[in-house]
Amino acid sequence: MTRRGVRVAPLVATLLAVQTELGAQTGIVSGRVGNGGTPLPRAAVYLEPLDQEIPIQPMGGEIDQSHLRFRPSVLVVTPGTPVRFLNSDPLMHNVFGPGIRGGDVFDLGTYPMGALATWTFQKEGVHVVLCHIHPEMVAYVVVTRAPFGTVTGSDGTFTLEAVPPGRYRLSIWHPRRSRDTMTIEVTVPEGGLSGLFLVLEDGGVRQRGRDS
Ligand SMILES: [Cu+2]
Repeated sequence: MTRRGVRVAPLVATLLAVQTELGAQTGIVSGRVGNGGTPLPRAAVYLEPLDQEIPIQPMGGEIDQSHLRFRPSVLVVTPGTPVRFLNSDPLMHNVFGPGIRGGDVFDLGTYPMGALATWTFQKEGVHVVLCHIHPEMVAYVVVTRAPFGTVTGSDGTFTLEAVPPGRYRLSIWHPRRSRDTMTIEVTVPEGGLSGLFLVLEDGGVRQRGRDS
């Protein structure tokens, strides 16, 4: 994270802070994920509370097929919320789930530019999505009941908004380590937690302290 980013973050957290029904001040939980010293884009990051009940806001999403890729190629959604698959390429694409490691088995058919199809994932876990026509195309839909979830950007950073204070299990999943979901416990103070620096290592994830 840049110096500017570090300075701006507390102000943003304060502006977005809201009162929950319990009166606790929520805030942003943000940071970055690295694989060794390298920023790790496309990592699914989600937070589950360990000492309170937090209602889940349905979170769906959209995956485009553009320039022969699924974009984004990793998406985090809640169960039972539709995911739209678009085709923006001037050729036919297909969308299907091969059922790898317990993922959904489905086939949305083959369709042209401008068309879209929808699939609603019900099962928690990672669902692999492929295209029959272009075997190199792959996307991963991470379905979780966690109330807060996102995917790291190209610089490895992530932001989760409106998180109440408390203890959480923070989970990280990445296509390159697709067999494991790595978890770490974090305590979020009132007003949020910024500058987390999480490093994936063999055997798990380690918090390398704070950036700020
Ligand atoms: Cu395709």
